Amino acid sequence: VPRCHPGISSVSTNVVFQNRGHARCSVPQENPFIKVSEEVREAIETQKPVVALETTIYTHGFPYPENVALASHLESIVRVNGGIPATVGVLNGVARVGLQAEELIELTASAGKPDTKKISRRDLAFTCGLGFAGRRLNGGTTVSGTMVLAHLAAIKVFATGGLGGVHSGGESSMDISADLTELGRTRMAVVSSGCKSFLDIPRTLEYLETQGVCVATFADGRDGNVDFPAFWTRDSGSRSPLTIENEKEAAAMIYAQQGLSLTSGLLFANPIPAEYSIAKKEMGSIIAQALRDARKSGSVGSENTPFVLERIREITKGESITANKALVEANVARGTKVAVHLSNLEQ
Ligand code: PSU
Ligand code: MN
Repeated sequence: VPRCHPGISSVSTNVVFQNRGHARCSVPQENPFIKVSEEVREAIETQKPVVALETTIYTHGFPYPENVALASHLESIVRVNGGIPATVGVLNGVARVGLQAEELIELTASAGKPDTKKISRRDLAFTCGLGFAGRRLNGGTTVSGTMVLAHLAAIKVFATGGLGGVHSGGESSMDISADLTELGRTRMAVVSSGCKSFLDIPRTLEYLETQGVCVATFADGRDGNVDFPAFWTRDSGSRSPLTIENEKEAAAMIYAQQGLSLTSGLLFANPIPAEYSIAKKEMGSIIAQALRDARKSGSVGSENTPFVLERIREITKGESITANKALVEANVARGTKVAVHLSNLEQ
């Protein structure tokens, strides 16, 4: 068992005690490829609730300076709720866990430039290796890229807007987000508003099941019949495999995952606040239009998601952006509450 992952290395009669073991950041201070901020390092070592945040949403979702405003807003939501934010990204060829204010400005200001990459697991060796060799690229980390780096720093909770998924037509294009396999292989609790409704949600849920990913949706008092949410809309037409009532239950599930030494991830879906939810039917035709345009423009692969999101923004005249902000704020608040409960369990 690597040092940074508490859990049982052998069968114990007192699993709960073992589960209280200190999390240790396994990243040495002098690692040239990844730098963990002092604040985050200290918070991990002292068992404070740390919440990871991704940066593709800033480099490939929002223009500057809207993106930096959102970035600092999300960090303050973490702090207000009693947590320590750890914004993850790649700056000047070095992976970062816990970007400082000036560093966030530098990264977000580079949004849209050709040397600012969208970084999932596969891209880490490229950006950090070239950084080592002297070519200093920037990049926003996706859910998968953020999970990899946050996990190295022993962070357990990560809040974001939407998860990638199986793209429509994915059964022949094989465009399946690396976010899904990452959840299958890396123990991280991800709080998101499900995945975007232009993805194939039934297949995404099937894929997550195959990967052994626990998917639970916050039901907030509604009974068992709750949809896995579809980002801008609460209703996807696909029922969530599991539901939970509150952050305390989510924290207990993370605690159990550790206690059972299960190394896969957990996905907690938090439906967009009802007042911001765009009707499923309305969203359906907007998405159909955006997907047609994406096909026409030939944006495939990692360019597909940013293109479709930008088209949806244009078609909805910005309404999709208002909804996007509302849901990510709600997820960050909720994720922080989960992290606080988890840190209490571990004391
Ligand atoms: N949500 C947004 N904008 C984004 C993304 C999510 O509102 O740009 C990003 C996330 O970082 C997610 C990624 O991990 O899109 C998935 O991209 P792909 O489909 O290429 O795997
Ligand atoms: Mn893809």
